[in-house]
Amino acid sequence: MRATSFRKIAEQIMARCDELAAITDESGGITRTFHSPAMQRANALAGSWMNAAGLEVSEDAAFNLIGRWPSANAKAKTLLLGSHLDTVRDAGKYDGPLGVVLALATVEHLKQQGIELPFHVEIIGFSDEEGVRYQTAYLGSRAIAGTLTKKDLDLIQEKGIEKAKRPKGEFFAYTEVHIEQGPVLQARNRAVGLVTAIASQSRIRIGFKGSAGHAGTTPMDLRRDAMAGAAEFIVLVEKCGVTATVGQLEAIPGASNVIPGEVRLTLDIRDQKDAKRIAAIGALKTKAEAIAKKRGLELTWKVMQETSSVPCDPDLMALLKKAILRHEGEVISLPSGAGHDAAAISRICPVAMLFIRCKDGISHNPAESVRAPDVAKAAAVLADYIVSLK
Ligand code: HGY
Ligand code: MN
Ligand code: MN
Repeated sequence: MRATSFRKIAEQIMARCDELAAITDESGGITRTFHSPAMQRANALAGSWMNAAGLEVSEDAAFNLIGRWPSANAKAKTLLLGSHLDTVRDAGKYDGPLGVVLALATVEHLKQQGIELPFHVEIIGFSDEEGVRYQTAYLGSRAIAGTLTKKDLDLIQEKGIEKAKRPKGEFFAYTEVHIEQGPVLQARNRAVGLVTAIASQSRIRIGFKGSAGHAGTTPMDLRRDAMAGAAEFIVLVEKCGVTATVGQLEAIPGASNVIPGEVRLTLDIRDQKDAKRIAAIGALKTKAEAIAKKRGLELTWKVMQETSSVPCDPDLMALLKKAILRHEGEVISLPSGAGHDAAAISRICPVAMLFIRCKDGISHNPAESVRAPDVAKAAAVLADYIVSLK
């Protein structure tokens, strides 16, 4: 299908991303976390769009929003499309929601064209890709995949989310459209790109415990300063050889004239190669132990989540590549440094992802932006890809 016929659809997609962006738990920015009041309102709004498109709308036990376009063949398998509706704190408009709204608009277009598919289609708005609330990501997609652990279930207040598990074999493919969140497509002047793999990642909670003290009377050489220990560690994180980030840091008790008795921080570590990530974590843990010992601090190190790197399915990639080539002179293939629900869903079916160029690669930032013509092209590619699955 010609990308120009998707121009109008792209405007609707952008407008809907704006509407969702107005739904937030924290005023002054976009923040929607797992099963928060804002997430419930976002599900209601996106669910009304799915309804208007003639889909069967439901919400599963893990608060994933689902819009189903059943095939005439009841025994058919299901194609899963979509992305996540939750966000990071003070997020951009497009990381997640664009993939849900674009999949819906594309399927609605196919329905209006009278296309009949020999498989069911489900569009999903996952409930917790970012993992901001409980610092363990993919609660919605891992519930569907049936891979939640007792540790996950004990961690969260909401009970019964594991009931969202779907039978293995029900989905024959999952395909997600997502902003690139990086600079490659802009640098290569391409609107869309083919994702080859999703990076592995670990999320770790670290604590340094010393003793709180008077900032004015405690001599510098008699301190057990948790902040100084954490700072020494964070400088090493930056040089650990893989993609590593300390995104949160809390000083306790948190007063300017008190030597912090305790510092809690988060460590996000990623690499396309599992072995490299695991080795970097081991090396950092050893260094953290040495710092704690030298400074008389107590170290706590809690792995909250680990996701191995996930290759995208070669057969689905070949079909997606063909669809891209109908709209782009060349296909840029690239790995994803960001995590995605596709990583969790890959445990129950083959996955593929299509990236959309985003301005300067900015993401997890209110300045996140995409262009309507690129969105139109991505929707045209997705439409051709879906039809090619027949
Ligand atoms: O953190 C990530 O990679 C993703 O945005 N959840
Ligand atoms: Mn995302
Ligand atoms: Mn994100």
